[in-house]
Amino acid sequence: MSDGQATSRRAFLKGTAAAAAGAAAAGAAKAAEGPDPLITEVQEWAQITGDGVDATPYGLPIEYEGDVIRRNVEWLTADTISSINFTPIHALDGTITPQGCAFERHHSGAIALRKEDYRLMINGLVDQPLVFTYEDLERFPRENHVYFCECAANTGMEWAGAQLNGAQFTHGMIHNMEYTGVPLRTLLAEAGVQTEGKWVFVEGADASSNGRSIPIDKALDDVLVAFKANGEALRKEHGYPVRLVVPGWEGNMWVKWLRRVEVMDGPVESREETSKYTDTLEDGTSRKWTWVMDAKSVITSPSPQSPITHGPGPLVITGLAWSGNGAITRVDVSTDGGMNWTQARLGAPGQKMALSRFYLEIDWDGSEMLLQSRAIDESGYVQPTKAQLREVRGLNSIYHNNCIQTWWVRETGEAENVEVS
Ligand SMILES: Nc1nc2c(c(=O)[nH]1)N[C@H]1C(S)=C(S)[C@@H](COP(=O)(O)O)O[C@H]1N2
Ligand SMILES: [Mo]
Repeated sequence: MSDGQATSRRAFLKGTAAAAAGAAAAGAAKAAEGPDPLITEVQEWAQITGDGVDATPYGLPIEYEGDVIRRNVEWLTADTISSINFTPIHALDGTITPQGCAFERHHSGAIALRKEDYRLMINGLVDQPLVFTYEDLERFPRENHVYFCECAANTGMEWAGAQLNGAQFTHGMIHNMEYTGVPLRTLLAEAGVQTEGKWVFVEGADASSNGRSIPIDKALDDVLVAFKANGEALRKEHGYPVRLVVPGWEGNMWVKWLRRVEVMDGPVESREETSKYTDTLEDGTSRKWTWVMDAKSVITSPSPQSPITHGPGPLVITGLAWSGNGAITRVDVSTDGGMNWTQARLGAPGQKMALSRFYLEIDWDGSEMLLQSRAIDESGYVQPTKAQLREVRGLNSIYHNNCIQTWWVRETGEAENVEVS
């Protein structure tokens, strides 16, 4: 027996002991059922060789994970060009969203724009209008930051009642990536912002152009002109080769295929898009310039698409929390529809304007639960209940629904989107 085999045998025995301890802890030991062929028999995959190193020059998830994909809801929009799909948050863990399953929102489709053809113009109230090529951008000092991007319409279908059955659909218009880019303030300083410059109007190179106005204070603060996400080039659908990253603010301002930044003395009000993202209140009036995404959270598992598949005993409850106003400081979880709350464990200390992962490990007695999570951010803001939010905003809103979500988990482990009053 070679050394290598001896080592793997020891590791194997240690492994079985650990597995047995785990099973006992779970109260799910199956000792009486006889030998498990997965343990006692040499399996097929151990009798052949696997794929060579070049089988997939750019790797994809293994076929068994084929379920972990973006999904759209066909009846929401008339076509897929001006549409949205949803991140499979129910199936992910940690905080970083892989680009390949990060939600997409386009107003006129995702365009293919070559780096060679890329230009970024800065004009308007500046001392020197400038045009940057992609290569020019690469010559400025770069920064890396993890930020969430949430569409203002996320959870928008849930205002009037519990509607879509899954965290992917109720809360999946969000992604969280590590961006590499140049601060917009660096480029604006290069052009020289004049004192009358109070806003920037930003637009993309796609047919919709997605023009938006951003106050100069934000533009000079933490806005990034980003060209990498999670270490690699932005995907086409996320704005390749360059997009704007507007930390904590609603997704529609994160202009993709960024082509122009105009410094202006006021916002561009006339455009349909600028007034679109307002919140209609009960009395028919609107709330506008609600750019910051308030603190919010959702339990990703168990949830309708991620039911409990084991019996009573140890259960990991997990979810995501975020705030456009800074870092998440605390998340509470309720198993009884908000009557009692237990502080959850944050996977890591909260980071400003980035997703936080939370966990609550419980000993599930197998009875039904009304699962809720409640986020608190560094400003002290507490995520509101649906009733509290409706009191202020009524039932006519679409955007900025950050209310507490409820999943009804049955004895069978299946979960459903419900409301508690
Ligand atoms: N140029 C351009 N930028 C755009 C859009 C667009 O259609 N065109 N959609 C906006 C909206 S509404 C959202 S929510 C985000 C979504 O970014 P994603 O597709 O990378 O998820 O991009 C924003 N930026
Ligand atoms: Mo959006």
